[in-house]
Amino acid sequence: MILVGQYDSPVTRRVAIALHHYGMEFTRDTRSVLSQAGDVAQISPLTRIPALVLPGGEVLIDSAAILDHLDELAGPRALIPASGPERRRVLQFTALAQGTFEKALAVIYERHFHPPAHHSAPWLARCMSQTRAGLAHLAARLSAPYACGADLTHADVMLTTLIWYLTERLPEVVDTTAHAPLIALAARCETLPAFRAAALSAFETMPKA
Ligand SMILES: N[C@@H](CCC(=O)N[C@@H](CS)C(=O)NCC(=O)O)C(=O)O
Repeated sequence: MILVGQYDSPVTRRVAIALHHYGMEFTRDTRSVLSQAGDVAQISPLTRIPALVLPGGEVLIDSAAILDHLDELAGPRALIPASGPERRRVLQFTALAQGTFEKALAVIYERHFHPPAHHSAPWLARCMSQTRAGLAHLAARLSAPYACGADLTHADVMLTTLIWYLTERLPEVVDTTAHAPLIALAARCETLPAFRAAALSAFETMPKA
């Protein structure tokens, strides 16, 4: 399998962490979705990352849909309960963390693609407010020792890659007091082998506009 995307994309890194956790072999295509968009478009139909190229050449897109396939391969080792309220809880926590990332990404892209004079102040204010709301709800829903209870799940993985992203790209939304439990869980997860195996390399950073 080939994982397309760089690890400063939280949704790409969460796929990589799952691949490592499951012990599934993969290689990487680390061409940049921004500075090498034409190359990525040859593989990924929406010119977005992550994409996962399967051994037969089939291309999967969207982190949740990619993980759905990997979870099926992983069987009982999947990072999500098989059914019921426990599964819904993990899916909803993960969706909240992923949605929080997407609102932060909208802020980052507005600032990246538009010169300051063309920034939409109402749009930025809306996205910042949604990002902060997402973090507040994540903090309120957080369980222990992991995000959704006793076991490590996709919720922990998405939360951890989100916290890295916000700390690096949008630190003004991270409140080290209110979000301390989220930050502490992310720090603990970063020490686990699968997370360390998917550590960022120096080249994995957003190009300047
Ligand atoms: N829902 C998608 C989101 C993918 C996404 O937004 N990826 C970003 C990088 S983190 C991207 O490819 N951006 C380039 C673009 O949208 O043009 C997923 O979970 O895979």
